[in-house]
Amino acid sequence: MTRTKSTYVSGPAHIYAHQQNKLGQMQCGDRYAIITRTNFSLFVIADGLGSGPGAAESSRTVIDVIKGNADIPLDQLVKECNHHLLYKRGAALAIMKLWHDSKRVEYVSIGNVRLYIYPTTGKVIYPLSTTGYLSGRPFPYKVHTMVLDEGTRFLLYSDGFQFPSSKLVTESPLSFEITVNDLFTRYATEKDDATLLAGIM
Ligand SMILES: [Mn+2]
Repeated sequence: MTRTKSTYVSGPAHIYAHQQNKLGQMQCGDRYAIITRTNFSLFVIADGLGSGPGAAESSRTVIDVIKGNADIPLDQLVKECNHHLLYKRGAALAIMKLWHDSKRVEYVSIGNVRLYIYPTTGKVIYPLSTTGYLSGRPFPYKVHTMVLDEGTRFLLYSDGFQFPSSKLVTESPLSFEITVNDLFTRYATEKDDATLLAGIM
C-alpha cells in the first residue's frame, strides 16, 4: 500500500495530510486539496464512489473544479462540482473554508467525508453531513458557519477511517502532529482509500 504524508502552511493553519490507497489499488480514489488565498484557505477532500480509476476520475474532476473556482461562495462551488459529475461515477465531498483574520469557518459535507472540530475550550463539534453524494442531480445541502479561536484543531477525513471516539485528539498527551500520525496508523482501513487532513489554526 502507498501511504503519503505531507505538511502544509495555509494562512494561520498548519495542516498534516495523510493518504493511503485501498489494498491492491494503484490509484487512490480520494483526492484532497489545500488552496490558499490572501484572505481565506480551502481544505477539501473528495472521495470518488467505489475505488480505482473510475473513482479517481470523479474525485479529480471535483478537485479541478474547486481549484478553478476557489473564489466563488461555497454553496455555488458545490453546485458547480455537482454539475460536472453528471455522467461520471460520483463523489462524496467536504470543504472547509477558513477566513484567516476572523477565524470564521464555513463548512459543507456531502456523504462520507466528515469533520471533527476541537475548539480550545468546550466540546467537540461535528457538523452533520448531508446524506448522499454528488452525481449531477440537484439536491439540498447545508453550509454551516462558525467562528473558532486560535489553537482550534480539526480533522477532515474520508470513510477509510472509523474512529472509535471523537475524543482521541483531546485525550492524547502527545503533540498534535504525533497524535495525527498515530490516528492514521491505528484507524486507516486497508479496505478503502483513506485520507486525513488534520489542522491546527
Ligand atoms: Mn471511501
